[in-house]
Amino acid sequence: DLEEPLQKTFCFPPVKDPISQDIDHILETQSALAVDLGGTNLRVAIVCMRGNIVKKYTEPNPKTFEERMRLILKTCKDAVRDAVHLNCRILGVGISTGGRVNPQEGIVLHSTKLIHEWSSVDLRTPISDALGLPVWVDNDGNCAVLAEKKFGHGRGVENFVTVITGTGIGGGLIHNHELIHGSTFCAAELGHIKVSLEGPECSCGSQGCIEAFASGMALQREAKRLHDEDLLKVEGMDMNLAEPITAAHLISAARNGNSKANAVLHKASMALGVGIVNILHIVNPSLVILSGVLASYYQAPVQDVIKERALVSAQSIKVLKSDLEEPALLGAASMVLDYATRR
Ligand code: ADP
Ligand code: BMX
Ligand code: MG
Ligand code: CA
Repeated sequence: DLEEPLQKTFCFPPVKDPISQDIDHILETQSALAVDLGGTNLRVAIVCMRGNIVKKYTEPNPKTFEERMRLILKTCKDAVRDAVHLNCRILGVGISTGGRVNPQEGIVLHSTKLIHEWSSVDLRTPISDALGLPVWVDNDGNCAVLAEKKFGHGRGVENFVTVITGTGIGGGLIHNHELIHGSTFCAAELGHIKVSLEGPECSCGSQGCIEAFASGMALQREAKRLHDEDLLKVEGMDMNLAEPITAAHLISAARNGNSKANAVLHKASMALGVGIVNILHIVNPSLVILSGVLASYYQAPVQDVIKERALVSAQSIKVLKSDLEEPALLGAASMVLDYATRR
């Protein structure tokens, strides 16, 4: 048998040619500063070209405009300083934020009560001036869908949507490989799809929005309500009720046989599922990607509602859970990595 000795003879060490080495070096060092502003948290990260989060900073999102701007700038400056030691060359800043955003101008046009004092805010000018870097801004759900398109399940997919659950519910829509912003930058505000004429009040001021039924905040509200009535805790719940009550307590209670918690989650899943059926009937994507804190919980029930309630032609549409660690942050980074290197 000649094969084995031959292989051994010609087995060179894996030395790369100079061009591949240059490309590797660029992919490893060229980086973005990414910011994600949600209803609860402010995150900043150094993200390299391949989409790895090199370093991440998490703070509660301050309640006032001044404090928020101060914290964004301070954290970004810290990150720029740290990037030097981490061998990351920052090409620019990408900002993901709740609210309607004009990405051409880098302005947050309007926000719901989820982020106070966050309407008519020019983010590009002060941040670009303070850091001496180019700045891109878009809505957080839109950023999440950009991340799926570049790094996640949406790679190469022509038409798909993402629904991201955090404090609220964000959405992003790719049609013919392009991000849809709409006529007044209000497209893909998927959390504000209405599934009921009445229903719980939403932080947008309206009623019956899927965000008011199924978001982290909505489930937290219901969990607290049950807890206040002493109806949350059941035997077998491994959760510490001394820590702040969240949606996680509600899920744990339901799993341990709490029928009231189960009813709340059933309603939330139905609302989200029916909302997603509406999306399928408007844009007919080939894929729905769920992400955020509740994605694993919602994946199966949403798929079931689609089977039960969608038109036959839309029933086979796949619902996947995102495999990205931080879609909104990664999407913010992708704006920098794609646009800063475009010639
Ligand atoms: P945002 O982008 O809105 O700031 P995050 O994505 O950081 O939000 O998620 C925060 C929300 O998720 C809060 O509403 C919080 O109560 C909820 N949450 C936190 N941990 C969990 C968990 N383990 N399971 C479900 N919800 C959670
Ligand atoms: C709200 C709305 C959306 C946002 C969504 C998810 C504001 C400030 N926010 O529906 O623009 O995409 O929340 O945000 O108007 P998150 O806080 O859950 O990350
Ligand atoms: Mg968020
Ligand atoms: Ca959106």
